[in-house]
Amino acid sequence: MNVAATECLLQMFEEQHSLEDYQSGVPRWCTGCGDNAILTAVQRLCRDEGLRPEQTVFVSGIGCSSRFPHYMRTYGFHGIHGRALPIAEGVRMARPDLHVFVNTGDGDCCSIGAAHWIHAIRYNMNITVFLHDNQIYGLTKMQASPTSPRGTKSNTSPRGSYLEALNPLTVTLGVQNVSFVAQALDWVPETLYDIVKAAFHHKGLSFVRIVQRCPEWLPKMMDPWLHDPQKVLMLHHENGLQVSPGLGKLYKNQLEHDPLNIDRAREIASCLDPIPMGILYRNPEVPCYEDLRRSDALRTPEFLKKGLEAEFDKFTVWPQDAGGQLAA
Ligand SMILES: Cc1ncc(C[n+]2csc(CCOP(=O)(O)OP(=O)(O)O)c2C)c(N)n1
Ligand code: SF4
Ligand SMILES: [Mg+2]
Repeated sequence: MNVAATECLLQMFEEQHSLEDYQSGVPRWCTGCGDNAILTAVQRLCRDEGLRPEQTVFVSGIGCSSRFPHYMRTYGFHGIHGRALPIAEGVRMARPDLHVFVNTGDGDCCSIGAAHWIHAIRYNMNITVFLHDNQIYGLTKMQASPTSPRGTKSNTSPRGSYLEALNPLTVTLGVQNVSFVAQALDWVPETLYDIVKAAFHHKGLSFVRIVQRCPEWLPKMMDPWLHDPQKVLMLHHENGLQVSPGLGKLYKNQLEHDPLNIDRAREIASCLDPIPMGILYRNPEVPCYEDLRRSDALRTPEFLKKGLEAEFDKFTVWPQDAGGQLAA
């Protein structure tokens, strides 16, 4: 075997990763927590796409779901409550060569981080966002969140919450420059994986709301959808996801929906019973902020050298500026 072929084989070997290469530590989530299923789907994606751990970063805020980066053997940033998105945007701007993911909870994204959420959609940077929506504040032990359905009993709403829940899908679809919106259910691993994969391949901000079970605080909340597949509306299209024969037998309530049709996507997103599962909207033509700003051009050695020299020049004492003092 010649040297080039050996090097090629060695490189292939180095770039092939196993699932274990992306696993780190033992997740501390409760047994049956939907976060476990999300972690598995994302680790599978990293392995199947051959993502280099040193080229991949997971950013989170604060919450049970935000422990996600600890369980990935990649770069990670366990951030500040509600601030996962601006941190990820900073990473993306400074390092356009990295794969940037965000894991955020319904409290993290839709409550304290809501302003950042809206603007992140508008900036449309190339980031894959997973909203772990368990409809409750899990980590702080059961306070109502903006996505808790009306009537949810919690420590902050002992007689049941008073307001209708905020719908993360319709909110996201209402923001200028939205480019990818999908909904997955943590207990349907096949579609969860397909959606995670489609989101990763989308260029722009892909927003995936994952309906996530929290057996600790809301043990029966998802039961109606879990036990009755008719209450799930499976979206499919040649430009979206295909339904496998096995899944099609279980989820018979199906709708052909072209993800380019935003008006129809908004109608489908408003539907709470049955709940949609699949890609609601995908438009690869929306420009990414980092491309408009050409962040790669700002990182050339020449540009950085010029900027550094300009900074140093501010503190340089030139003989002509010192007047006669130096000569004296
Ligand atoms: C500025 C700030 N305010 C409040 C908190 C307390 N806090 C930590 S996590 C959390 C809510 C977490 O809920 P969610 O984002 O839905 O994540 P989950 O635990 O459900 O995955 C709150 C209020 C905090 N850490 N920082
Ligand atoms: S409290 Fe709920 S969200 Fe948090 S780890 Fe347990 S099941 Fe998961
Ligand atoms: Mg939550």
